[in-house]
Amino acid sequence: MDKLILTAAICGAEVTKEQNPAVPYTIDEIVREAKSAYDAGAAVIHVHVREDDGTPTQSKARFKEALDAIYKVIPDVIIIPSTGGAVGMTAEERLQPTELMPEMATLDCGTCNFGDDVFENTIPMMRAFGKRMIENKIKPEYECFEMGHLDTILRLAQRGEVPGDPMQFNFVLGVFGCTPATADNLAWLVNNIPAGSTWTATGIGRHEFPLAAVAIGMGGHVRVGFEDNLYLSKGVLAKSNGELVAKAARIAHELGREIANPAEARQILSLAP
Ligand code: KMH
Ligand code: ZN
Repeated sequence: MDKLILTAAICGAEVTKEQNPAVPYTIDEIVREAKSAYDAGAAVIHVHVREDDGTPTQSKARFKEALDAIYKVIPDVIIIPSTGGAVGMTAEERLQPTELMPEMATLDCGTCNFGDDVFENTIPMMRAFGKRMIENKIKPEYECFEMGHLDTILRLAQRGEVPGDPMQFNFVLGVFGCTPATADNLAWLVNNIPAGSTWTATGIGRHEFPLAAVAIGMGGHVRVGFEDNLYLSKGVLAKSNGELVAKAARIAHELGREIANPAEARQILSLAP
């Protein structure tokens, strides 16, 4: 079994300081949260950015500021900027961080309900995102919120419209309106990815750690963080992303799975060293 890659989704676009005061908005706060996650064992940081008042933005300038500031403090970390942004943003708006030539970026694999909203990812949009990532040599992390998203992205990959093998999937399970976070659903998805692919599991809300435990046992990788869950345990708010990463690392330790450092994670993900 490969070593375990822990990803921290430190910020997201939806969660607020009203829900948990440690949710980062400013660049300093984003760096603080990235560092806490890294120190606890995260090799990968999934980044969204906000204006100082918490408004989600996909501004290229704001992403540049955040990425530069994170790399200054933790130069070897792998950063996966979001191209999902927030519900309601246009494709052009969402694509801005790809202009910074990151080594990876998310690519969302289909339209779905997202709580009361609709997260729009039409097939033409995915083609445009895939084309940009092929041109800019960015490895996508394919985010699947629904079972059908997997088939959609595999068809686009077969046609060469999005980057192909080796593919990295992130199965985000438990969003209200999408596929539930069950071991059965995760196993179905994992059983239907191409040989040689890598995958990460993300459980939303109270499903974060139960799904992490399943993924760790199955040999997959794990994402935790404020984007997905604000609580360390029932009724106890996490004080930092680092606390959430540390809990996932403890579970891995108990299950006998070693944690990958960023160099090892780059190797597992077939990224340039
Ligand atoms: N904020 C969600 C609507 C991504 O980062 O690519 C979408 C999202 C996905 O977070
Ligand atoms: Zn995201």
